[in-house]
Amino acid sequence: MNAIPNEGKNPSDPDTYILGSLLAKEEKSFLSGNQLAQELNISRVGVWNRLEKLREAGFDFEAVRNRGYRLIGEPRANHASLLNAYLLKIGSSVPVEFSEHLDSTNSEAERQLANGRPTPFAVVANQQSRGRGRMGRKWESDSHRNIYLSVAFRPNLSLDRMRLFSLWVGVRICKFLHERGLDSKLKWPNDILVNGRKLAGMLTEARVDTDIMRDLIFGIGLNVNSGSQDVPRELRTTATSIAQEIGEVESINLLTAELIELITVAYRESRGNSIAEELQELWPRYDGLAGLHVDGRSGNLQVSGIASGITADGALIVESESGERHLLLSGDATLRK
Ligand code: BT5
Repeated sequence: MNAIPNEGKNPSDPDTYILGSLLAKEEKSFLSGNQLAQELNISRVGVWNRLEKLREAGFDFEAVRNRGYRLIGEPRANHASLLNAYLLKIGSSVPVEFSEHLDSTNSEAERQLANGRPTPFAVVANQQSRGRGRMGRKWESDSHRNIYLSVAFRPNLSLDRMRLFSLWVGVRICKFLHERGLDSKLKWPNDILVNGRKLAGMLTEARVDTDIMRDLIFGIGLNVNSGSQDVPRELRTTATSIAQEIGEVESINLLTAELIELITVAYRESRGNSIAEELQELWPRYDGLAGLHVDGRSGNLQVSGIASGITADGALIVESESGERHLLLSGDATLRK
């Protein structure tokens, strides 16, 4: 008998095993119930029961006598076992902590880091009650059809070495979204925009100890399949989602798995020394502020002028009308109406 392709990879969760085995089938062809029962060391009725439970959770299987089962539909929200099955499928080994509901995935990652959990790990929720933006702002996190994700690392590197991390991940995410048909731009330093509307926000938080970055959490809220009515009225003209731009995403679980892997790879890349040049090269393609009139703020510094790219340190260059060049190392830039 041929072994199921992901045999042994995740024996601790039979549902992940079943879903992983079904996903591994070419063209989603049939997988025999007998084979699943043997691999999992449970009865065929046991397999059937598990599939029934998964059906209740929003999965759809086609069952054909003498051929077995085929996965024909999956839940529209993230699901722990399916997310893990997709991570296995794309070859990622990042462990994921999944919750239906959390205060904030960044806060949960912070708690887990404080508890000593080995890194990297990801935290995913289907809803957040206290989704956080920057500077005390709020991230709307009611809709189950969007991604709320944090990935945690322990760099133990000087702050200086990690200064480009957030912009680097942002550019990589824009590139990833472009490849999927979305003309996304990065609005320095942490917004991802499509057609001038906010598709995603990133929140990078770090614990620094005498210039050494000990803990690092990269959080992203990405609007995937939500409609305009899913955000408060005041955001309806400024926010967007992938569904609103190019149509529904078929598998939010696959998208989440791909993002987790992308963020982890981008983290590894930024630990090396080679991203500065590539970031400069990629920046003009994804720069959401290039040539636009902005008002910038960083601490007490207020500047106004034309956004003109970033420095090698990742600072936003703002050229004022009098020809002065200002650098914003952190803070915010808003478009002048
Ligand atoms: C951000 O802050 O854009 C960073 C958002 C990061 C959210 C993720 S979700 C997973 C992880 N866990 C967390 O608790 N947070 C991270 P900022 O640049 O401050 O932008 C916040 C502003 O974006 C708000 O004041 C609104 O104007 C707007 N906004 C809020 N929710 C939105 C949404 N769902 N879609 C589009 N815009 C939104």
